[in-house]
Amino acid sequence: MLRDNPGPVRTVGAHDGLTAKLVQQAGFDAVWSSSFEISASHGLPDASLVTMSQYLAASEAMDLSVDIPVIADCDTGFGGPLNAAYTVQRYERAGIAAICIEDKLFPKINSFADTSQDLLPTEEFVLKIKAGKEAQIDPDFLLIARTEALIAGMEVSEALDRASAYVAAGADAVLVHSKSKRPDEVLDFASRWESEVPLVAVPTTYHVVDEDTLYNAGFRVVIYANHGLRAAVRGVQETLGELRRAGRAQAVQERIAPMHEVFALQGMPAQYREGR
Ligand code: SPV
Ligand code: MG
Repeated sequence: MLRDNPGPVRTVGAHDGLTAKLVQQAGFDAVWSSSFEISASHGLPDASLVTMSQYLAASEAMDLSVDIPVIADCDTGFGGPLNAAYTVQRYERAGIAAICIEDKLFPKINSFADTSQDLLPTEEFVLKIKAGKEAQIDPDFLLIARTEALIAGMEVSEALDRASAYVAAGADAVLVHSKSKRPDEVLDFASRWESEVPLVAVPTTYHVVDEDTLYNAGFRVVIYANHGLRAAVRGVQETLGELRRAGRAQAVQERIAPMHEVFALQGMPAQYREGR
């Protein structure tokens, strides 16, 4: 998945089978099974409240719904090295293409939360990566190591040191996360990255950057982590607001997807699809 793509692997966040299908339908290369989206879909903050089994079930539902690969956001690996190993076993057995684990402390909180972030010491996160890679059976399964050093306010040099240690421990790719409004710090990271191991970018706050710039800098995967969910929240709010104001369903008829389109997304057999 990471090496043969002609450009970046363009990936979008999802939280269930339907949203994964929308990612595939829009022509993207991969689905990001997002902890933020899955937590939000439960009406919960992205703060290690949803359990590993719930995340896995959501990732499986996504994977069963699409032909493109699913990259599962596994937060901190759900605990220590034993948990990371068990996570690899379970996700690999479920047929998920790749998982991503990050170097925050368990329980973690979303990277954009208005709070300070504490990281695990490098040596301890290395133990999780090693345990995960030792548990891996399928040679094609990928373990992405994510450093939150920049999120925690550390220097690019600390992010590079951590990422290098994670690669030495066996990580197949490195996600360097940033909450900067500009792409400068991730581009600086990439320009100083000496390894062949591919880099992953999540341009949520530094959304001014384009894919070509990221690709030319060395990023092989670009993840639009939550754009489908945020589009849905805005779309549902506006439609329901209009429905409440108007007092009849006709007022929103033109702004909602017809039933037959949802039938098609559901895989409803064609003879049953005559919708309204
Ligand atoms: C997610 O989508 O859950 C991520 C990306 O991990 S972020 O929300 O930016 O932490
Ligand atoms: Mg997450």
